[in-house]
Amino acid sequence: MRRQKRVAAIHDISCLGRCSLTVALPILSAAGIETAVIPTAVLSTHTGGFSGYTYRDLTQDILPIVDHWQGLSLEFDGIYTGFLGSVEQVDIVMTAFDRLKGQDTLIAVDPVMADFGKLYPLFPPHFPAEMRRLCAKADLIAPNLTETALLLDEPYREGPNTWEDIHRMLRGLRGLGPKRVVITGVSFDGERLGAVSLDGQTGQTDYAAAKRIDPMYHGTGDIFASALTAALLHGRTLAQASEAAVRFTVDSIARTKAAGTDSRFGVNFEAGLTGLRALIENA
Ligand code: PXL
Repeated sequence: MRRQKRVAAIHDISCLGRCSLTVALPILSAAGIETAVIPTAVLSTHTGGFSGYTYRDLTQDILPIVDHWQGLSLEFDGIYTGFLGSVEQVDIVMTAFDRLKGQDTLIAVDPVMADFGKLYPLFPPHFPAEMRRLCAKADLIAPNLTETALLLDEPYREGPNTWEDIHRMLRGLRGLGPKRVVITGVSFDGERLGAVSLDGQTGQTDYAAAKRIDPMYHGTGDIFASALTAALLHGRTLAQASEAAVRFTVDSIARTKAAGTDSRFGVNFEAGLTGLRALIENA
């Protein structure tokens, strides 16, 4: 039997609110991938819409975890990073890449730092420049439109988007170093919303989208990026992986909308987990 795929997921634990590790771990596991985790910080909730949350920075714990793993002769098929707990973690995570990656390890960086035109208040103004350095080390990046603007050091513009602009952004992000680029939250008509992708190896551009559902629910970027990473580790093309990840995310949003849940508590992706493997294989 072929060895089970293994990924290291490096994100915070927001104890409540369904984002970062509390979605990455179940999604990757349901996709059949062994998932080791490195928590970057522990918060009582995520920072999107809650006040008074606790915050424990785990910057000092990351490399000791990596060092311990290094002694265990493990192979990682993927390293997948998201929300980092401090600016210093950028260099630390780059060191983790160097220590843990093998020849064929997929390095997936979701440059979680901003939304709705604004950098998260937790991060200093030079954080995007640091995140740009991390993206340069990645095989795949999956920013939203706000993160794209920050990475390209240009002003954020409200959608709908034009293909001309999106092509320019995809090329700009590719120019930072990653072979594959996905931009989320893209709409060309205001009615459909989805992800554009550029596979630098084949030159193929794709748009995976579905009917837009409001309001914007928390954690959907993390759900998308986790499903995308899982599908790529299963050998799907970037276009197929984006299709599967959009479907999985949108179905989760639709269930949550029907239930009338407060958007801060994230979306019901749990009900889709049993079908995730088939969704990935048939995309
Ligand atoms: O979903 C992205 C995310 C992850 N982790 C924390 C966050 C956010 C977005 O606000 O606050 C702690």
